[in-house]
Amino acid sequence: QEQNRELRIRLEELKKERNAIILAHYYQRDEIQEVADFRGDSFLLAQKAAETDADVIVFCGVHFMGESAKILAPNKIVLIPDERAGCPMADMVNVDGLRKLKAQHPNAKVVTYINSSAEIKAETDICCTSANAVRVIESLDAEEIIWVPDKNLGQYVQDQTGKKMIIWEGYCNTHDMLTVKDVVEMRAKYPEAEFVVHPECRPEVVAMGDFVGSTTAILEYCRKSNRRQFIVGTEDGTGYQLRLDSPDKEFHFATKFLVCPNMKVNNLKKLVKCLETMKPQIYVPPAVADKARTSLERMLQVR
Ligand code: CIZ
Ligand code: SF4
Repeated sequence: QEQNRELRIRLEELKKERNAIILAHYYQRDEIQEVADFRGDSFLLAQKAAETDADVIVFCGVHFMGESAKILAPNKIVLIPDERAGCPMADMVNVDGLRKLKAQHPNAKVVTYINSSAEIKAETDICCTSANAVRVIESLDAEEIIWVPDKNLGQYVQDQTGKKMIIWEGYCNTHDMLTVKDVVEMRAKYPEAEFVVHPECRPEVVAMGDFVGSTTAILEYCRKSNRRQFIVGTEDGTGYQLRLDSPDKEFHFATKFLVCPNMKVNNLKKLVKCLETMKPQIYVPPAVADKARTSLERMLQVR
């Protein structure tokens, strides 16, 4: 505690010195979310990165999110507390594989979930997040859609929109861990609770949801609901904002495995250190960034 207090004081000094803003994803450790200037999901954080007038963005999240910030704010320095914070789902699609699929379906539009590398975004017509995926797909005038990399979100969006989609076989190791059996057991334990679930979970689990939505949508739903108890089917870090918004409600995560180890690689100590040393910095080759930016900017324009 004493050490954290000192770290927080040092952080405030460094933030002023560097004119830095700290953006934290909802899946980050509490000690990071507590000191962030802005908390959000990947959509809100991308928007914030594009708008900020700070000189330095400290992006507390996983690597692809830092890349998106750098792409949208190319003249700013983007720091990440630990560059080993990757995303296994983002790594499940590669450029060669995607190019092959595009060659097989020359008329298809490529829609890429923001959980992907800059190189993949550079091969993409439009990006989306779980918050706007349905709207993005509906905004497209295309016979066929190539969707990468999340098969679970892809399936959900296909069901919602009725579009013909060619869906890549990627998934999130964390959300995909949640099973029907887990939810059945939790419902038996908390019969009064509503089950809120992220569409990165398996389709059969998503089908059990009283509410299905992105992290931000889940937060808003729980804040406004009259119910007192919730079973939560998304990453455990979300508990910080859920409890902050509704201190008198109960939130039970659907399993203890809903923890993304990559998100937890960052901590307060590394956050302070990266602002002190100004590294590691996110670098995206300009040629890749220019192509990827178009697909991200198109996403930000969909309302
Ligand atoms: O699983 C993730 O990494 C999510 C849901 C990110 C985000 O904020 O969209
Ligand atoms: Fe990637 Fe899943 Fe972690 Fe999100 S929660 S960063 S999709 S591994």
